[in-house]
Amino acid sequence: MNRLQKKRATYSKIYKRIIIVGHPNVGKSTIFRRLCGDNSIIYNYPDTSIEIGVGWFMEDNKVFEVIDTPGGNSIYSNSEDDSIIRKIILENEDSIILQVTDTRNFKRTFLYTLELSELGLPIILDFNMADEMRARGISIDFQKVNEIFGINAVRTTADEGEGIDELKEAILTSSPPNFQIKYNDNIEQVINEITDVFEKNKKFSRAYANFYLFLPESVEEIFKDKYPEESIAKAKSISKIVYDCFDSPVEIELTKLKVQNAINI
Ligand SMILES: Nc1nc2c(ncn2[C@@H]2O[C@H](COP(=O)(O)OP(=O)(O)O)[C@@H](O)[C@H]2O)c(=O)[nH]1
Ligand SMILES: [Mg+2]
Repeated sequence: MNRLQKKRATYSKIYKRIIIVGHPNVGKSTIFRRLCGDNSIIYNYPDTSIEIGVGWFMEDNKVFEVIDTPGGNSIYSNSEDDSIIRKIILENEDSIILQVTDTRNFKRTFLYTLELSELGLPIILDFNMADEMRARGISIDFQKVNEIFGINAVRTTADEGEGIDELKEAILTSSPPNFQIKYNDNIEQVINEITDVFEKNKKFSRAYANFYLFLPESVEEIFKDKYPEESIAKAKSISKIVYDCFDSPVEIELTKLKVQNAINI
């Protein structure tokens, strides 16, 4: 039994797993420590030197396991950190996503939230560093964030433990976002066709289709154990149609559409 398995053996059945994601230095690990205290370990993700935190806490008589990930920028990027975050999410398809952010760059934050929304998992958006927000006179319209994304948004000062109870409450009541990026008709049609291929897993099928459009190579490894070869080949050939629609690389075009969505928020 390795250290992680030993740790997991100390708590009973996990009710939900929470994956903490967000840009670097926004306070993810501080939130993680606040939630889990001493009930946590740090380990290296297999075959890498990337440190992942795993811990747990109890709320409402339920065990929540928390995974603390390195700083990310996009679930569609191929950097080592982003690839591992993507793997962790895809390995834990029944999780809750806790996106931690700070006051620095809301467009960057919402772009990430948009991408995460496409996964269809419950999301909580935590505006951490509330102390700095106050010092700089920034206020957040939580109602608006909730209206746009249909997700719980909270405010914390992780360093001081402010807002952690509200965060736990938001975790308990989290639900999948009701926001979805609308691409143009051609792309939507292709996404729908690929979605049909992955129909077996309804919740994730649109996200799978998106991964196919953005970076087929990097998800093939994950999908090949889950789906028959014909399905993967079919998804691949459908996604080619999108590649042929654009003059420039498809990921640039799709990112442009997403940025446009983020700017409109
Ligand atoms: N002012 C302030 N600093 C914070 C807060 N939360 C975390 N920090 C600090 O921000 C830095 C980065 O925190 P860390 O948890 O390592 O961020 P991570 O890279 O997202 O995991 C550390 O120096 C923390 O002490 C907060 O709510 N307010
Ligand atoms: Mg960290």
